[in-house]
Amino acid sequence: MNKRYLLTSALPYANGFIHLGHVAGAYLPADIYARYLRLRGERVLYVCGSDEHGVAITIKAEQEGITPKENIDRYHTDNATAFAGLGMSFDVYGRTSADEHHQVAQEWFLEFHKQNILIEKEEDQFYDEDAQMFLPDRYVEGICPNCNYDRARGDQCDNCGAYYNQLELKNPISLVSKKTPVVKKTTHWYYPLGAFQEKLEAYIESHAGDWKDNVLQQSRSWLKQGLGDRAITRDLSWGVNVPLPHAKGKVLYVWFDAVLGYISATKIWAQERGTPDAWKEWWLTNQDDTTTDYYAFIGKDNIVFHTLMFPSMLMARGGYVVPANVPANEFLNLEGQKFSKSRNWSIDLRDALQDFPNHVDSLRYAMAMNFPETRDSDFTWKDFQARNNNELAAILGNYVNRTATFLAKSFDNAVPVLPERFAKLDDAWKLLVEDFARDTTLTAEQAVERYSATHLRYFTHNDIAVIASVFFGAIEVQVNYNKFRFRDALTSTMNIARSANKYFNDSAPWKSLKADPDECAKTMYICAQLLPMLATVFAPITPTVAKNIFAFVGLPEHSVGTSQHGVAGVNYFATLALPHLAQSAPLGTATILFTKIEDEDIEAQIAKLGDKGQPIQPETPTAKTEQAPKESSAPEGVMDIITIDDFMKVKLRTALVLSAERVPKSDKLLRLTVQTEGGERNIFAGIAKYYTPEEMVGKMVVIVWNLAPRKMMGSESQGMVLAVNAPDGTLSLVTPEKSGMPAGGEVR
Ligand code: B3M
Ligand code: ZN
Repeated sequence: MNKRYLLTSALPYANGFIHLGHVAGAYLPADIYARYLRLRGERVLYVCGSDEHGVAITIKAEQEGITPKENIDRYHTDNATAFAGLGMSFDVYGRTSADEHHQVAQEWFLEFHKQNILIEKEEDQFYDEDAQMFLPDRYVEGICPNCNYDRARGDQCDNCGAYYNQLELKNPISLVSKKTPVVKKTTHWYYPLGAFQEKLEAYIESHAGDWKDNVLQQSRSWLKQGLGDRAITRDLSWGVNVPLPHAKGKVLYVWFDAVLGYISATKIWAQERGTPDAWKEWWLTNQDDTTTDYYAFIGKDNIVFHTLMFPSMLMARGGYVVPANVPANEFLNLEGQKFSKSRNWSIDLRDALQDFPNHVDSLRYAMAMNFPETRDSDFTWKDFQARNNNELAAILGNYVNRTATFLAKSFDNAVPVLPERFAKLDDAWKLLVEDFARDTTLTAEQAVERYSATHLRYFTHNDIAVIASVFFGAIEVQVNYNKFRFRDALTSTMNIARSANKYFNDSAPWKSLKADPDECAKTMYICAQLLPMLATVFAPITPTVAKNIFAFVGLPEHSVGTSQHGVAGVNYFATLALPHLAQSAPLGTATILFTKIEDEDIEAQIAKLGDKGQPIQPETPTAKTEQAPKESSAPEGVMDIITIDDFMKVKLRTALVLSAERVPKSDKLLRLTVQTEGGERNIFAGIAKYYTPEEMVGKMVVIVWNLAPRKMMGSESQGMVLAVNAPDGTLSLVTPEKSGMPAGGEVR
């Protein structure tokens, strides 16, 4: 069956600059994936654009004293420009303020209305009497009914992620007048998400084997709680007007229209290409003999909209593709703390591009190496510097540079001419690769062992080993991408560059140049052929550098995976490990691919973070909770039910006690130094009455690993040790049942 690949990235709100956390969540992964598929010759359409409606936009505009339209125009353009600067290869970057989008959203609403799917209901809503307006979504804040976070929004809590009816908020305050709102009745249209419960359960479970755990878990937890009706209209003037005669002053709920932005952007793309019906190929099923695989790239806060809400809309409409995967990332942190614009703990993409204009590919690489694929991860400036200096420059750059220098000096800056005795090398190379292709489950080492004996007439063991590394490395890269394992794909990619360097070292062409010039010519012929191979595997991650390598070897027309507007192309991966350069082909002028990033540049960036460079507390609203074990305040027998998502927030890990001491003036506390994931930590534990310091050393305990640090006894406690409180008042530590468990191991 032929395939098309439809990729979307969450439409960012056009109300602020994109920061690196956003980039790592939903954008760069999709771009790398899109480029990878295009380099395999696949038909790809990559769709994104600005989300320009909703209360996020109007509140920001009010804060800045501009109109919503001025707000979105500014950020739409700025974000599109920053994305282009990062090399994002969208086929279309639309916007939801476009007329076409309003038409699409209204058409969907009307269709549902016509089919009697929607429910019209009069319900209570918060109303601001001073401002004379209803207070949808973020216009009202209060205490979360679920977790007691005191700045929860009317539609959702940023702390625990719960969605609730705004009337459940405790101590509601209007963001407009700062007063307590009254409750008033208003009419809205509701989408019966609950009617799709069974269909959605079947849909989610059909992906139990291929979707990421975080995506499955969140979707299941919603399904478990039971889906209900959801209002899809709001009392607002900014947005897509509800296309019904008695709905004046009402617009569609931003999430209802935003997900349809993917479809309207595709329609705009098709119109601009002069083929207005072409969008159907991508969104409708049964158009021809080609199936569409739709992958929706998002951050974790958008999961249920893409696994439940949008699929249910597509199902209700019928004949539309639903996401085949929703590879949601977790969050990227910055230097150990959450991104926060208000605390200046953030890096806007445009600033990073401006400050490091010559290291855009390095930024892509460093971010991708730290993608929060399975858990929250961290971007640090030092890591960025190290990835550039110690990996890209020292491995990939170094290989390209030493090869180019040697060829310039000793081979007239051209691909070497093969001496008589190696004249048939290309044929032999083909046979070698054919042998490798017999069993692609082998490792490079196993393949070398199995096949090298029969290929030694033309090749040395080193020659065979490097070709095997490229061939099997490229397979590993593809396997990893196909499973959305970007970090692994990148590691496999860099390993190919490592083996190229090893080849250069082991073959020592500077020695054979005099001792065996034929052998040297062959070695450098192979070295030259490795250049476009590296360019191809690196192209999804470092497209500019790949382009430069292709230009240097005289293959400037080679694709680096940029937009092909859905058209199939050459499968460069299929022939990746074969020679592509002709003998005596002239080479260009070599440039330094990666310049070093200096310590000063990194220090300057770190100094920019936070309030005047002062270290700041992590922005965790939960930091207020007590950290020392305390008695539950819940009445006896009353249990606080939490969702799996709540539980997953608590990261428990094993920790090995390295040293322990009594704390002066405290008969309860021991001060422990433990070894866990991320290094050593200092933890105060209230166990001194039950355990001596001597007993503690060498014990493997379980700690709450991601607890905000707290000042205690003049120093910092970095976590909490778990123990059982027996009814008789004694206390017993929680430890792994088997010995030999690693320190830092995840406890779930
Ligand atoms: N604009 C929320 C966000 O930027 C929202 C995504 C829409 S995807 C259709 O996180
Ligand atoms: Zn909450």
